[in-house]
Amino acid sequence: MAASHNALDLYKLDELFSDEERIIRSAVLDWVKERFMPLIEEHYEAGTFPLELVPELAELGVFGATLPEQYGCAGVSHTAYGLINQALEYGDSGLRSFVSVQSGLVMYPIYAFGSEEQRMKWLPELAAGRRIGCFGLTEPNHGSNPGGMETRAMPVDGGYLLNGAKAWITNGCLSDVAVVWAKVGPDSGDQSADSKTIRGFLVEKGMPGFSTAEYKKKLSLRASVTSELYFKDVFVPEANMLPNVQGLKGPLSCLNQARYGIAWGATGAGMYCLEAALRYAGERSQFGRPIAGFQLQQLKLSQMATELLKGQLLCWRLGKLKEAGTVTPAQISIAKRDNVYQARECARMAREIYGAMGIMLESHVMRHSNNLESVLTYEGTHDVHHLILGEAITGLSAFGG
Ligand code: TGC
Ligand code: FAD
Repeated sequence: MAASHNALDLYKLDELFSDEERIIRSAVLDWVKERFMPLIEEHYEAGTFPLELVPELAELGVFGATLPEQYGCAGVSHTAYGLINQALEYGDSGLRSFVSVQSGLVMYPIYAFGSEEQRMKWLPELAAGRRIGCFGLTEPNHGSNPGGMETRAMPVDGGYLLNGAKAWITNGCLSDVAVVWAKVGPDSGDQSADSKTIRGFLVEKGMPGFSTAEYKKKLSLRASVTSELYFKDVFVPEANMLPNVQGLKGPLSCLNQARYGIAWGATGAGMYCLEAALRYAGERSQFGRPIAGFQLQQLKLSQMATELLKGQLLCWRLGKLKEAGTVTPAQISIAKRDNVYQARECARMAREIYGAMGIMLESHVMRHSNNLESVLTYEGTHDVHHLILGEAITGLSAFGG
């Protein structure tokens, strides 16, 4: 995928990127190959994230990479950030998840909706990897429909009392700060009216009444920590509420950032699988010749190469729209949905090409395929993104209610 993989860059996509963007991508990709890949099998089996690598990730400048340097961030282009995600997910979707949650779902809302005090307190620490954050939107009873959330923040003297629970939260147990979305005030019985009261709260580790529990035995995204968050009369001071956004558009704006990164990231997972499958098909012989010479295997390799080129072109254009400040949620939905779907198809085809070896952790392709099951579901399921696009092109909402 970097200059060293030019044989797969059939459309000369490299020419679309600036020198700086290519240098950033190569630096992250080299790091993934040298530092992350030797550790991933052990962590995937154990169901742990390699926290020992967080300082090195920070050194690479990947946390909140598009945010301004005055907050300790790299201030790179959205295209460069996309390429960072691509390089990280070449390694593992859980690695990209860690970075995209910290960047798009924690640092972005603090930057976009926080006070200057909140920015100065959290952004440099999060950029340096000295603090870890998570994003609590999904609840046990409300996944695709976050507007139905039940978590409540009741105004009290000096702040709010938070009650409720969040489900499936990446980095939940690991976090020093959770960006938690809750409705303010009592339940009026009108979901639409109540969702306009949604606010973001910075819930800090150790606040009395705040606890977490880790999901164990996941079959996907095993090298990523996923948790439930519980709030029982947690007092959150007024100073910990994000002052500059109200309503569902707050959390949904954050999802735009993370979905953009996922669209790029998925192409990285797909690229790993294509490169691995090509290598294996060239080395593995049956019936007296390399399996790469059989038409059925070439069909799979050709499909993989085609979809990955298309996916990158979508992302490149999306990056330009984002840099111009004109990108729309529907445009992001197209790339998130289709790139993840196609990456999962690539990973599955790579697994088939590997035959029995494909089920082994050491081949890495089934790890990617399993990971992409989560990626297809989180940040808006495949179905939800079809409906977002459906609404954009028909003008008719097919969501319930
Ligand atoms: P709807 O009535 O359409 O909109 C409510 C308000 O929000 C605005 N809005 C957006 N604003 C910014 N960006 C977007 N993408 C937006 N989409 C909508 C909208 O304009 C409106 O604003 P206003 O001012 O008029 O009030 O809302 P709805 O209740 O009908 O729901 C729409 C729907 C279903 C598309 C949305 O809720 C959705 O996207 N559902 C999927 C939920 C989801 O993606 N959850 C992700 C949780 S986080 C996660 O998965 C992290 S994975 C982490 C990892 O990488 O490890
Ligand atoms: P549901 O919403 O219950 O959907 C179930 C099925 O119904 C799906 O197939 C869906 O497509 C379909 N469906 C739902 N509504 C409709 C409709 N209107 N029309 C047609 N079909 C529909 N959330 C966070 O807030 N923060 C995180 O950090 C986070 N990390 C995650 C990490 C992992 C590993 C996973 C798996 C999830 C994570 N999530 C996180 C939650 C994720 O965003 C939700 O799982 C996702 O939004 C879907 O919600 P759900 O699982 O409740 O599925």
